[in-house]
Amino acid sequence: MLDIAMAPRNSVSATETKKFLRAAHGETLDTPPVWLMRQAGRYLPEYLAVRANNDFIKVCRTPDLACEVTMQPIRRFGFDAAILFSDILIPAIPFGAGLHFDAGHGPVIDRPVRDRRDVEDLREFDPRTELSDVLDAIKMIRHELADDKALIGFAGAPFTLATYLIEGGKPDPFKRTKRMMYSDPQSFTILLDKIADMTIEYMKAMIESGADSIQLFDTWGGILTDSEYRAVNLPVLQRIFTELQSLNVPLTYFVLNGMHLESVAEAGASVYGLDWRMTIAQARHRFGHDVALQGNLDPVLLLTDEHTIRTRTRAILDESGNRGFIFNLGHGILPDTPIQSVEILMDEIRGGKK
Ligand code: 1CP
Repeated sequence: MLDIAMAPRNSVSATETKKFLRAAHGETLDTPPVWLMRQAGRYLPEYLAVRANNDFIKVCRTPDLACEVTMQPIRRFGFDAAILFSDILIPAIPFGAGLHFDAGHGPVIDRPVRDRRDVEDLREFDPRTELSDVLDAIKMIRHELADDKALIGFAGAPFTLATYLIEGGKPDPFKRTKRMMYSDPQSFTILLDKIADMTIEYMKAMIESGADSIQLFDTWGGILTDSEYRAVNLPVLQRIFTELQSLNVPLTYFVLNGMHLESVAEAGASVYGLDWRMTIAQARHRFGHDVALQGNLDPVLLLTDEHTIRTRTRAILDESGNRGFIFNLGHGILPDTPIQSVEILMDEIRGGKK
């Protein structure tokens, strides 16, 4: 039911100009703030131009390059939030697991985590020193970004990061991850806790460096049953969100393919990111009215025609009532998305209004 009053968890100052923060605190706005997952990336010619001379990890770890590609989609489309250009896998490097990207094969973890000893061998590190380049990028971006735009920092959820560390790359079909989880639950829990400890410090450092909000990406959380999710994943998520709550910034949790996970609503985030499989009404039913929602246009719709993009976008806007709502895609923008589709999307959302 859309007309139940929301009780925002934290208040936002009356002079706050960042639409993203106002919506994240539950306000009703004329038009919702909008940003797109993976908004800096291969569909932008200016991104490809930077990548032509720099490999992906170098772009992530060189503050002025990371700042430049973070700003590219903001300059082009005027999105309401910038998301730091980095990757959820970057912490694998200071963990000592090694990371490189193979053209065509995606990420590769050089020394996968397969048993208790590997878990114990992961280095504990201080993100403030060992990921200081990422934090420097945040400072630069916050300096360049207009005051009315929010800057989002992020990390992988521990479960999702663990799947890459264990599988050694793209976690498909999760054989090793599930095997460790089922047959050596103690090592699996130690691994998730180790990642969570790092994530808490990393996210605190991002906020101290100028991030206005944090998002945890749980791309693979949906491979679990609800009871597995509750037993294994939920406790670390709750620990992270509880630890970060005192920083008083919106905390977003995005799980892909999580329709069957009833316990997701207990994670303790203040904003829930939705993929396209759930309607906004279904999400309100699951998450209640004292959190904000973010989503959820199917990215494939941006490969269709103008009429279809407008109709499906309008349906989401109407359903959301623009209250406590941040417009986004249901997952990352696809590399073959035409620029013009994003322009149509922005025009439909803003309808001539800012
Ligand atoms: O230029 C290139 O060739 C690299 C492509 C690319 C990009 C643009 C990768 C490799 N990562 C990124 C950036 C990235 N990744 C961001 C930047 C901010 C943004 O604009 O949104 C973010 C937030 C991520 C997060 C990320 N990386 C996730 C979680 C979200 C999701 O998309 O599900 C995951 C799973 C990754 C791993 C990863 N990094 C890159 C690839 C190709 C992948 C997925 C590999 C796989 O399918 O397993």
